[in-house]
Amino acid sequence: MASHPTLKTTFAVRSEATTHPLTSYLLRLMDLKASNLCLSADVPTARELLYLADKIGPSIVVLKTHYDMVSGWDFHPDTGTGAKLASLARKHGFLIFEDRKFGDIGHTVELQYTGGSARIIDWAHIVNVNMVPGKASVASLAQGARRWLERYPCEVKTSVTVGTPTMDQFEDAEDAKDGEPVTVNGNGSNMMEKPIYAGRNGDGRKGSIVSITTVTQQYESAASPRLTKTIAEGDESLFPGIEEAPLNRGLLILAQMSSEGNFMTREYTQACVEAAREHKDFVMGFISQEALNTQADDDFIHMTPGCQLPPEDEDQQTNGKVGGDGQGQQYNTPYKIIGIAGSDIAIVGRGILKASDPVEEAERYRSAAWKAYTERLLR
Ligand code: 5BU
Repeated sequence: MASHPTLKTTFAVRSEATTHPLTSYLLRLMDLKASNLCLSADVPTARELLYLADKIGPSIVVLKTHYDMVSGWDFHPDTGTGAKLASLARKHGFLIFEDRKFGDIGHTVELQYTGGSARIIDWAHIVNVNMVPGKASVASLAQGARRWLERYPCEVKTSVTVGTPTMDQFEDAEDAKDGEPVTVNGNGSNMMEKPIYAGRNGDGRKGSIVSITTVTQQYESAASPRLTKTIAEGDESLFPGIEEAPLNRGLLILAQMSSEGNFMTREYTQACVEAAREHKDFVMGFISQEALNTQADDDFIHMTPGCQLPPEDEDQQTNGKVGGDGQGQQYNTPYKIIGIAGSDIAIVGRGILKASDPVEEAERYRSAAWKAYTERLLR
């Protein structure tokens, strides 16, 4: 690991220096929650995934998913599993990272990212790419994210409800003809109501209203105050102390892997760093086993999988390596990953998931990874 100023700079200061809005937000979140932990939520069902996200959310800054290993994933864009995860992310203050490892030609990865049933870009703040096919995949994902963001302000969310009328609605609709829409609300959202009458009285006057169809159209603007608003205290659906995450999406390039005998050479890793520098508005950093910032103005973030702690009574400093899983995975301690190799965020799956009390274990990992970071600053 080359020595670089970012290794000795606090997350808070780095958050002010970076130009990537989502990296800046993440670094602030890390500072606020005193956490540089990512949970790899590799569980078999959507129900377990949502349960874990809610329980472990307070300890983490990133929740990593593999949506394609989850059974019962609900693809509904507004009420499905992605949307529910996004709302838990707002509640507990974490970002969602879909570990999709896109690895195809540019045109294909753009469609996989922005389309299909999963519509990953809608709910995942962060995704990653395996750059073996070449730099074009990074450019295409960046283009997909740009197009998505451009479309976003114009997106109209329409919801239709049918119900019995309230007194107010009755008065608003009094003068309308049968079935004719009445606009009753003009403040940012348009609400049209179509009153349906039971029939006409003999004198030509309308009979009683039996149902009201309400069509609500909401325009979510990128310049909306939602993005800058600081969350009001007492609102339990929103994490206090920081505004909502920006709409900007981010990419991590798969520069190095944790698995034994992988084929990611030094040259490949170097090409990943070059691609990141070419797309600084979209690439947040790397999945890597060490810090890769070398040029003076590099301010990439690093997330590292292959992390486990030894049992509570063993000293993690004397033994940076803690074995593997028998299927090629290799583990290092947070001390080694954050403190020595200079990564920023430790990614932990089974180390937490297989513990008898995953919530308590997540706190043990959070505290070990944070300690490794604070000690690195002082060393
Ligand atoms: P574990 O249970 O902590 O071993 O899970 C590690 C997770 O990180 C798992 O979801 C892997 O797919 C993911 N991973 C990894 O282990 N090593 C890598 O180099 C990359 C991802 Br990239």
